[in-house]
Amino acid sequence: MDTQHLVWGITLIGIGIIAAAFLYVVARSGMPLEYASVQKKAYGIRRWFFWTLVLLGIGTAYGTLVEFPIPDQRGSSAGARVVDAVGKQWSWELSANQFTAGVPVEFRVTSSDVNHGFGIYDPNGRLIAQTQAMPGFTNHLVHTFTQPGKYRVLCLEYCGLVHHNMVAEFEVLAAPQGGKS
Ligand SMILES: [Cu+2]
Repeated sequence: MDTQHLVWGITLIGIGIIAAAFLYVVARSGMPLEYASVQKKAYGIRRWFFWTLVLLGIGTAYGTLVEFPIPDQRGSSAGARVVDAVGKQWSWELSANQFTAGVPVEFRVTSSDVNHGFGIYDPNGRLIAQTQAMPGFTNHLVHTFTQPGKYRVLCLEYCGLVHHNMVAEFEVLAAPQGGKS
């Protein structure tokens, strides 16, 4: 059963419970009541219902958490290939544009004018790593590419008229056979 059907099922059960409670109230509305005992019962139900909702909320929040898609930016930079990346209106300047799969690359990202967003997209167009490019500050973004191919750097923060054109390309080459280079 996929998630959508499961959620739909839960929704239907919820609707059913509310409808049943409504029908119960309607059915009982003509009968005389002994107030104190009903009140006690109602408080009991309310307490039970409250804690059920709290647990359900925690369970749902935890169960539907997806793995954070952006890897840790403070990975080890030991042995990494260092690349300077400078953003400016409206282009990226990379000090290198060819890397080797399996070798960590440390991007030292900054900006020479305004804030930019440094986002790396893999050959399938998926965002795989990102950091801020800020004037007067250098962010270190360490990433180890696994898939050879053409990658693109796009600006992730609107920085002016030609923001959409801030695109740089680099290539990741397959690791040489028989060991790291
Ligand atoms: Cu931009």
